[in-house]
Parts: sequence; C-alpha cells; structure tokens
Amino acid sequence: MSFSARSFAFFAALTLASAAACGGESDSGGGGSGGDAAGPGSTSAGAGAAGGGVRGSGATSGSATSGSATSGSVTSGSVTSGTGSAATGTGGGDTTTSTSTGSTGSDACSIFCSDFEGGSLPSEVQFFPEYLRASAADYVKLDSTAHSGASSVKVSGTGFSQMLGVPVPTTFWGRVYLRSDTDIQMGHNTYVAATTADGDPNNGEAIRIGEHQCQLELNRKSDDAEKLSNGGMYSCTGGVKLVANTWYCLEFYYDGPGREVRVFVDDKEVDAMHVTDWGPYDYKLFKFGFEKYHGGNKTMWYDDLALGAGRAGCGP
Ligand SMILES: [Ca+2]
Repeated sequence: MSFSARSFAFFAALTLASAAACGGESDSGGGGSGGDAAGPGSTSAGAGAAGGGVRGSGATSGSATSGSATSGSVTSGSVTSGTGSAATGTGGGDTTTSTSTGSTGSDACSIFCSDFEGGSLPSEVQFFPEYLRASAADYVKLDSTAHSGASSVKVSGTGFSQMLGVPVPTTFWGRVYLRSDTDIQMGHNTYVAATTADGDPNNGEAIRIGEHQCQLELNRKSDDAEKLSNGGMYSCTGGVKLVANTWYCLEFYYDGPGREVRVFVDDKEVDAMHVTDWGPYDYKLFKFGFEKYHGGNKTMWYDDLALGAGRAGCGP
C-alpha cells in the first residue's frame, strides 16, 4: 500500500475507534504483520544470539543474588523480582562491571543490566523469534556506535520481528538508551515490549512502546488499543518525536498485576502514555529491537540497558 493510500486509510479510521488505527496490521509486505502473523515455521533449534556472556552487576556492591542463567538458555525461574540487592550472577563467560551510567541504584539492576561492552551479547539475552535464531547475526550484533564505552547493540530492522528478550518478573522498571537511523515514522512499529508469552511475536499479550503517526506510542497487541503521545490525535502534530541519529533515554514501568504502564523520555514522563487499566498481566519477558508492522526498515542501536525493581534514571 502506498504512503498516500495508507495515509488515507488512517484518516478514514480517524473517525472510528482508535483501536482500529492499525487496520489489523496486515499490510506489511511479506514479513507478517502486527505480531499476529505466523512465521515461516518454527523450530526450537538454533544456537542463540548469546556468546560468552557479560553478566551485569549492580552499580553498588550490595548483597548478590545468584543469577542462574546459563549460556544457551534463559530460564525465567532464575529471575527474581529484586530485593534491593544487586544481582551479580554467575552465568556466561567473562564478567564485567555493567553500566555505571547515571544514577543507577542498587535495585535498578536487580533483574539485568548491561552496557554491552563484553565483546559479545550477554548470555541472558536471547533472539526472538526463535525460528530465526540461527540467523540472528543477520539482524543483531554489537556495534561501535555507542552511548557508553565502545559498544552497543545494533538492530537491523529489515524483517517483521527482530528482538532480543530478557526474562523479567511481572512488575519491573526499565531504562535503555536508544537511537535510530531515521526520524520517528508515521508507520506503526515497536521498539521495546513486555510480553506474557514465550517470546514468539504471535503468542500471548504484548504491551509495546514504539512509533506511530510520527510520534512515540503505547500499543497493546491483542486488540490494538493505542495511546499516542500527543494525547490521541491521529496526525503527526505534537507528541514525542525521536529524531534520527540521536541518543534518547527511554524509561518504562510495567506493573502487570497493577495494570499500569508508565513511559519516560529523557527523564520526563509521557503522561499521554500512562495507563492504569491495561491488565492484569503476568509479564514474563522484556524485548527490545525492532518489530515492523507498517512503514520502512529501520536500524536501531541500544545501550546501557537496566532492568530492575527500582528506577534507574537517565543520569548525566
Ligand atoms: Ca556501551
């Protein structure tokens, strides 16, 4: 569908419920759509995106909780909801101190932190969808365009879904620095998400933070409910806009049982994306990368990821 035709469709949908804005998310080329398309087969094989692991440690010494994630698989059972102590873990290969960016507190890394400086993707991070895991390197790799240090995660968003997942408890805070090679798009796509399922983009519920109508937006997979950062107008007017080749500090709070999601950009809360009635959900996995429903390809970089029971903040 051409840009103009799609635009017309959007405006035609304007008078309908906002939930219809994505039209079922079914016009994305050959790559599937909206998290609802079946992938080309599914196998459990694949070596995984993880190499020698970098296990992030908290910014403070704290009492360590033993991380039990092992290379090649990530067990959700190994993740604790955080007790205020820093997780240092024993999985993976070389252990390096993780992010020291900003005011990362003792519980901001209680789930997982990484500055992606370890020379390979941390072993706790796995590529999804699983049926493409064997070719994960085509989509995700470390890159020298970094927010901290010399390395970040580069995501080549050329397919329907190319995401990295980290197991999380059902309530968590997150902080990640992100940038992309394009201005925020009019088409609908996802940057990060929390999901109740196993990581397959077609399974379970997913509460996604991404782009639509040239602005940041919050979107629910099951019914396409959407919160645009401009307060709901389906136009490119207003809202939070991320421009090309610029690092942004994205923070998010997912409270599954409490049915709440909060989003912050560069320390400022995006009030229009605050929901208190989405759920209850039993989140199991946090994902970051790029998932494409409408619109063009996009290359994205992620650095200084912090997932924990407490808020990391953006810091200096
Ligand atoms: Ca880094």
